[in-house]
Amino acid sequence: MRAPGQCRLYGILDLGYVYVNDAARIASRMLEGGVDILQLRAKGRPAGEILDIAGALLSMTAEAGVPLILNDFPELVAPSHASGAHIGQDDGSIARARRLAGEGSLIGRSTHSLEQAVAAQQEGADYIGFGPLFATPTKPDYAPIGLDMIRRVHELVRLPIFCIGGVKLENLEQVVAAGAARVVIVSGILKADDIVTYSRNAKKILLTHAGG
Ligand code: TZP
Ligand code: MG
Repeated sequence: MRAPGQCRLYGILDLGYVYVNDAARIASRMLEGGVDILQLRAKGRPAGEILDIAGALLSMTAEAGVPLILNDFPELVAPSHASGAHIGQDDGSIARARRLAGEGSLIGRSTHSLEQAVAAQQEGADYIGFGPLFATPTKPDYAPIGLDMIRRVHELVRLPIFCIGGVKLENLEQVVAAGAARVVIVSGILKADDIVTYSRNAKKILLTHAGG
């Protein structure tokens, strides 16, 4: 299983964009395209449904050596055999999430400022999301950070940092040139006509141009 530091392209299977009955097919396209880490983001869905979907994804992610991360539900990590959970600023401490998910689970934290990024490192997160870089309909209520903070956050935080928010193939080289080594792409991938090619092209840019 890939560690977060070995991952460049973080894909999110966001049920805001994908029908539940299409989730496994889309996930397999993302994996074929080279997504290194896959999150199931199912805002407002019941636990039973999340367990069912995670169950359908697990054999694919395991075969690809790709960690499966649950958004928000650390208590479902053990029963679903996922690799970990991703929590936001209002979802309690990293220690609590790790207790619920089980030792050895990956715990990631969304951060929206340098201060939050440093705090997540001090708290013991395994990786962070940092953004939104740009305004995005996937997370509409957050002010964009812009590209200027990317270098600074990499100086201050030694964890794997996944830059997120409005990242697309069209601006990926610009995001990488601003210092990003790893990115999350949600709608860019999920709305692509050809998810495999889109993901492959993003991965190629990251492998060719990104440092760290
Ligand atoms: N956290 C910060 S921005 C964001 C999340 C979950 C959404 C990113 O989605 P997109 O579609 O890649 O802009
Ligand atoms: Mg959350």
